[in-house]
Amino acid sequence: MENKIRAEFSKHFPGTMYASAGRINLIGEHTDYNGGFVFPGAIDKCIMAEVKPNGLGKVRLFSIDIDEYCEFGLNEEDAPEQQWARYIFGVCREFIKRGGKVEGFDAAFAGNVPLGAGLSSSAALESCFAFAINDMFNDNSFPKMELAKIGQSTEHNYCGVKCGIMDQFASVFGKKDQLIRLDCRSLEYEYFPMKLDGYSLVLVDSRVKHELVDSPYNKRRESCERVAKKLGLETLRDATFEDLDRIQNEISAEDYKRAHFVIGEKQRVLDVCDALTKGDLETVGQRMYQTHEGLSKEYEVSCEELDFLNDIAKECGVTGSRIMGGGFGGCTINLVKNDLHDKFIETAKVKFNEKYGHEPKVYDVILSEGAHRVDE
Ligand code: GAF
Repeated sequence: MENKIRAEFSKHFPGTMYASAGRINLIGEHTDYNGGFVFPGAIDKCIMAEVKPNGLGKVRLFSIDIDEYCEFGLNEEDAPEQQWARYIFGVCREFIKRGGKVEGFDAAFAGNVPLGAGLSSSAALESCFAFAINDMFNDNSFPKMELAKIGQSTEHNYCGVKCGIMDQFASVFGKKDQLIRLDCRSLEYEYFPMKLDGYSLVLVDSRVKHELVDSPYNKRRESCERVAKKLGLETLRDATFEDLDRIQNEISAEDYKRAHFVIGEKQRVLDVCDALTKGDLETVGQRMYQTHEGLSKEYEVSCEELDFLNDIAKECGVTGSRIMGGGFGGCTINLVKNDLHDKFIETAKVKFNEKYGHEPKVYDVILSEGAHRVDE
């Protein structure tokens, strides 16, 4: 009897279901916090949560994938221990700091965005709850860009990552079959239909996550900020190669390399948008390889396994390939002619397995909707 009552209760008084997606980025890596351009899109892998106000002034969460429960109050001193719960706590706090309303709620959530693959599962989690809180308690009065900023501030203030806005932006603004070019300085954006006649985008996940000490992501950002400051600029957005060469003797060789990558990457994004519009996928692919080279040699966020995957792509004649996302492990994104697709995947699996003792995972990507309410 008890079970029947419980099942009927949740059937008749359900919560509301929300979802938000992981993302890919065709090109424009580590440019977002430098005021540059990025070119991401949301994918068909998401975090989904059922959420219901509880009238208790506290949040009660259950993470289905890791089988853990957590509850917390809504004041700053109530921050939970568990990292996964801090993403949601941070979102609540960032709403409150902006004058938003957050009341107690219960939620259970799960996801199929692979963790540590560079597909932004954390941004998907933040965006899912930001969308839900806006919808449930704030009459959707926060604009979508503010939801992305809430997710970004959560990373800065509750998770220790001084990230840019790309991941949360893509997770909130994603649209079916569209990539989005975002100018991270003005926050203007434009949708580009992803027309890949005869090609597909394939993610090859090395399943490697190098946990590097001393927050290497934040260190990259600091390098860029030092160089911009030296040039008297707010960000590297306006810096040129000539500017950089002028101050070469006044900055470290490491900072020089980092800034050199960012300045080159800024132009590559614009080239790719242009080439995509003209259907020139060969140029798109070339720029992807150049980005990989830069991320590996100048920005130094690649690793042996990802360089190996990039080499395999080159050997197989894949049109474009590069490490995707923040780096230090995760995926390569590959632009592959359809008649090469199966051969490339097979070769990557066999060769990677021979060398590292496990096969990479492969995901075909479908561009999809960003944050939304699942049941209307
Ligand atoms: C991570 C960050 F969260 C993004 O803001 C971006 O900087 C990316 O790395 C690199 O392009 O995903």
